[in-house]
Amino acid sequence: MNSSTLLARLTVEALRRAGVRHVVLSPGARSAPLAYALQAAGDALDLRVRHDERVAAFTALGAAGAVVTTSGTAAANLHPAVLEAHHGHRPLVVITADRPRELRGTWANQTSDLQSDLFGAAVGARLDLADADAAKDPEVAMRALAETLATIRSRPGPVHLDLGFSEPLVPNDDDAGEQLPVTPPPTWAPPTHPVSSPGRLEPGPRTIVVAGDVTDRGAPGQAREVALAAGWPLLAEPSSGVAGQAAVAAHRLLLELPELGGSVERVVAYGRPTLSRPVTRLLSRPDVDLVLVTPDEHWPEPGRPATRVSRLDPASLPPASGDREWARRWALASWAARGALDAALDAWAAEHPGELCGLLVARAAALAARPGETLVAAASNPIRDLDLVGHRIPAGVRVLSNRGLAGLDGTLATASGAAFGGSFVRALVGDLAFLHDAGALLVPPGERRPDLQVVVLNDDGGGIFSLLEPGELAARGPAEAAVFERLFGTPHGTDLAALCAGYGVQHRSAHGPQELAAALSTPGPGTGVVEVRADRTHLRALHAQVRARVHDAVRATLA
Ligand SMILES: Cc1ncc(C[n+]2csc(CCOP(=O)(O)OP(=O)(O)O)c2C)c(N)n1
Ligand SMILES: [Mg+2]
Repeated sequence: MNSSTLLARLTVEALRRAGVRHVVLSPGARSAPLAYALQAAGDALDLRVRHDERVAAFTALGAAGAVVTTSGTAAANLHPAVLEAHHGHRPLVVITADRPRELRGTWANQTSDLQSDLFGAAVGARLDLADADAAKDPEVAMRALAETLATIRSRPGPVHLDLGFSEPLVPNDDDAGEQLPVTPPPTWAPPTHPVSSPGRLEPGPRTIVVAGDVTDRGAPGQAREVALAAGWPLLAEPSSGVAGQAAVAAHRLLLELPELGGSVERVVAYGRPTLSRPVTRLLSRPDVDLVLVTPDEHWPEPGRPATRVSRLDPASLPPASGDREWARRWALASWAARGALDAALDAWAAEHPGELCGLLVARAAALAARPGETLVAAASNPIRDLDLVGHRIPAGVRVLSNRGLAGLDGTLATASGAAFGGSFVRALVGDLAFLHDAGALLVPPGERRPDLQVVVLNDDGGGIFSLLEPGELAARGPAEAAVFERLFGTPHGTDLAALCAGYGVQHRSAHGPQELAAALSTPGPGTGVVEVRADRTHLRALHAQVRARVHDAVRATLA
């Protein structure tokens, strides 16, 4: 076996042993040994091909798998997904083909001496391994690969293998039947964390449980169990794994009320809450004790003093500990908010026949979701709309969102990767998120298209900015509004149906709640796009109305 084939086959074997199932490959010459080795692995791995490396990397991120590329700028295109994986604490293996070390930093084509350390501190581990090293001692090479890959489990995040291949870059004719010259390394077992004993909390203070993104890593449902056991209100972001019935409805609006938000004395926080300003404000209040339940020692600090515990044992909490009357008021408020929110959305729909808004789309998508399915929500309004109707998310529905850095890029690719495991995926995206990642619709004709329904709320630009400070300035007059449109609204007028046609992807439009419900209930096999046109100019009024109705209803209930 030639040395490039040997290193490639060792790498594929190490991936398999590390439990990596999905591999996304982009074409290239330097990476040819890896391409052949992946193809030769047959059903041991699920191999997919994508042209664009940026798309390939986000696809691998969605699939919690590996991405394989050639050298040069191809490798640099992996960077956004690597950063997202790092900050989102999600596993991602990036494998870049390189020249042997002695040719880097010379005039060799498509070669950069920066590549082996391209991602800097963003990767939890990296390995710079040449095929000559593998040929010299395959056992040592195999161990190095296995140890590097093992870190994605002990500390979820990206790892980087930069592999130096020398010619020939294709297998010899008789390589296929040859065994790898290594004894199998021991199968990897999850490390036991050096964690302290379960934390115990005094039952006294008025306590809220906040569940942020990827709450459930390593502790399925723990935030919910603790909240239920102690009788504490649960404020759950959609991608926390514990959103749904048990969580407080429209929590970000309730926190704004002094009689609710103002009376919190302690927060027990799981995951990384980043989504709404009322929650962020609560977490930074100096008069509120903050207890972080962290899965490992690498979990980020919130930027202020906090007590860290590795685990809270629901069994150690006295049932309905603390102020029961206070918890009951939250439950009443949640019930009132739920009704008021629905009433506000139904009233809006009645006033705007045949139209839709993001909140109605998010509610319809939550209601249409079935256990075992995945909902992917893009950054910007889609994830925030889903947050407001999060109590509608049925149990058993996985919600995925790139909250590590909240980038718009890569959403469609992430969603398609999430479908590789076989579960149906529905993605809620804005038009700019859609356009940013339209390249993810490019699936080579011979490849299976994932079962993915993309619902695009097309408001011809960045709707979220209307709800932020620039939107406030824009409301001052026509000159300010024009500046807003150019700098923030950024309309594009793109024909999404034509774009989909270009990629050979089915496109349909949905006008009004009935057409949307029909489209959601008949997604069809493969990938399809449902376009919902919406008017950004409604957004401020809609959100003001929802807020007022929820606040009024909650105040009346608590009075
Ligand atoms: C890669 C990237 N670029 C820029 C941003 C900043 N950004 C946040 S939201 C947003 C507008 C999103 O528009 P759209 O996807 O249409 O959603 P909408 O707000 O209209 O619902 C932008 C540009 C980002 N989050 N990520
Ligand atoms: Mg938009």
